[in-house]
Amino acid sequence: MSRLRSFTLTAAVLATVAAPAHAGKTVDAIKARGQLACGVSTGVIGFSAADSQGQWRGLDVDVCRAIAAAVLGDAGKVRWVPLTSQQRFTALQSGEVDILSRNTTWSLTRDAALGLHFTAVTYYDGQGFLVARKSKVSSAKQLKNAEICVQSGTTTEKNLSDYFRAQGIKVKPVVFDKFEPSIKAFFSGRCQAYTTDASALAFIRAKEAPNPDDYLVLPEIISKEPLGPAVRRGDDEWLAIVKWVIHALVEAEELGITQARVDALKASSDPAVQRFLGVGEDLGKSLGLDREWAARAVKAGGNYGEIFERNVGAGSPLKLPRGLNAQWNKGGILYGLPLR
Ligand SMILES: N[C@@H](CCC(=O)N[C@@H](CS)C(=O)NCC(=O)O)C(=O)O
Repeated sequence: MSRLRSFTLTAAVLATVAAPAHAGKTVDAIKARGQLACGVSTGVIGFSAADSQGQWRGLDVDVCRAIAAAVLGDAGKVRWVPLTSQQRFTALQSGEVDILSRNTTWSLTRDAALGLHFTAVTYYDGQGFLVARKSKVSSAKQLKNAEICVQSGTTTEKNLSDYFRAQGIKVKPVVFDKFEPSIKAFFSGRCQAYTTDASALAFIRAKEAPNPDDYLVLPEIISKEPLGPAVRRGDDEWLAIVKWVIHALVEAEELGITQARVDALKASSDPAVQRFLGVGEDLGKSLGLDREWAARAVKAGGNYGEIFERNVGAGSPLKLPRGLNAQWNKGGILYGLPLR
């Protein structure tokens, strides 16, 4: 290839790469509708649940609010679609929701065989067990022949049988389609244990138990449950936006960009902060968004750390430790990809 031709080719490729992107058909539909359709749970406090005023709250809820702020310029423009474990993937596949942001575990078959893409991990979780203290059970290994309440259409149901099969222990799963009846059954004594993601057990114990101190979360964590939002396949631009809004929330914490300081930090001399806030360089262009997309995402409900503390951490009834969900440089595995 002549030098001139190779130069022209490189220039052409660069031009395509650097061109402002069109945000894609999902964003077009969201803009036409004026709302992001966000699939949530029917009520898992800390992640997605409507409060007594009908306001949706939680970590998964705040992720959708941040995306609505980035895309529509208004965190309030979200239509919440409550979905049971069984309903959630069909709702996303059929287009009823634009995003599923609902304590959902990223696994190979879900990612590869359902016509979906997972986007990023928003909470590293694992499956545990809740028991009544009076049962004197202090380890999952003591659950021989126990009835264990569990919801269908979950990784929970599958891990439960794997775990006890591997241990050579027989248990009797009592399976429910809906969440509310499953916890009611447990607290009425129908089962000796309840199993789900440990984060949800913290909520169930703190908010649903007649007296939280009468219940105990067992020490065994029997699985990895990386929770995060999923989108439908076939729209790479939308996948990129969701992925990068989440990384922006995580990166904002690392950079010290908080909800309260977004505006003031526009005067910062740190190039990473400037780039994040769209001062000078414009990162929004390649996502088909404007230059303030990430600033608005953080202004909506804070950075990842603020979202965590308010919904599931020290500032919430769940009081979950950051643990694995701390930043990579603070002993956790949360690692925001570089916004540059
Ligand atoms: N992370 C697991 C479990 C998620 C799940 O659906 N858990 C149940 C029990 S906490 C739930 O959220 N139920 C609420 C509902 O169906 O609305 C998965 O993705 O399968």
